[in-house]
Amino acid sequence: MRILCLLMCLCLVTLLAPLHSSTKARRKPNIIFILADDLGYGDLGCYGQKLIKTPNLDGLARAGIRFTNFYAAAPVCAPSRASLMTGQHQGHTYVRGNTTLKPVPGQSGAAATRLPLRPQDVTVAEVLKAAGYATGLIGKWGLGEPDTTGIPNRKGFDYFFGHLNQNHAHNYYPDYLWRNQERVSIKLGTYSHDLFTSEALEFIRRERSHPFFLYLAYTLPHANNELGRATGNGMQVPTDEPYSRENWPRQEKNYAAMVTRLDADVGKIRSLLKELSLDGETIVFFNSDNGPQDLTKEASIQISLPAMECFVALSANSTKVASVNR
Ligand SMILES: [Ca+2]
Repeated sequence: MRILCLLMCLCLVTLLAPLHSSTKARRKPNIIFILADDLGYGDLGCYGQKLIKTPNLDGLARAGIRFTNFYAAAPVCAPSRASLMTGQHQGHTYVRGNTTLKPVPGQSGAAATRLPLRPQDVTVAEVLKAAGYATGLIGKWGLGEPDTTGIPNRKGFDYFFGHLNQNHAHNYYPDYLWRNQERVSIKLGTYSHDLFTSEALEFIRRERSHPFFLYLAYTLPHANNELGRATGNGMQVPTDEPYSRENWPRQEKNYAAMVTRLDADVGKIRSLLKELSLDGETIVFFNSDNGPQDLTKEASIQISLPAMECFVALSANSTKVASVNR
């Protein structure tokens, strides 16, 4: 996380510096930050994975920087994302857990357990928006329930489409999502991840003419925990291709298919950048928010790196994660 903050700071110093007084002003680089949810360190080919196919992320790593000793700020979603957004260490950031024991004032039910970012918690989106960037968040937020101080539109994002509540994000076939502050119905049978990709491609096309920051917080390959408890398989994906014929347990085939689907969509984003001639002026980050969900039971651990490596990372109260950037 410290390395990531340094990288982001470096970008910001560059962005906020006066432009050259030469005849041709330099355009500020676009920034696309892609975040996977609960992706294991060893689930990508560029980190030693042999069974799950991730050619696009492997290509991103070859073309850019692959970090091999990179730690998220926390081993679960909300605090890791709070540090990512604010650049603050867990000792300083306001959100330090997925839920809070003390009810959030003015909230009831599940929302009362979710601590929202406060007005004084400055996010990278707010900094970039002030620097003239078009800012967009597509995917999972988890740092502010409806009508709180922490909703994306109050934390620097011009545009938001996705989940506010991270439990709601477990379901890959939701009946509603949020577009800015409006709750919108989703057509039955729509796989939310696919919707996030089409929204991301549309955002890039829409904002192509000026610098943009896209925080693409995918929900893959997090399990649908509720479905998992009900059926024994929470790895919710439309098809287990290209692993249908593998002699693996059902949930492992599904997990691998989720990772490969995520990889393919990163490929679509990179292809669009090339098509729009934005490839040379866009910084692409790819990270996981923390390591695999369950170190003893989740599918990823059996086809990922040895469990001990992940255990050592967690025992340090952090999580080693995949991070490739270009
Ligand atoms: Ca997570």
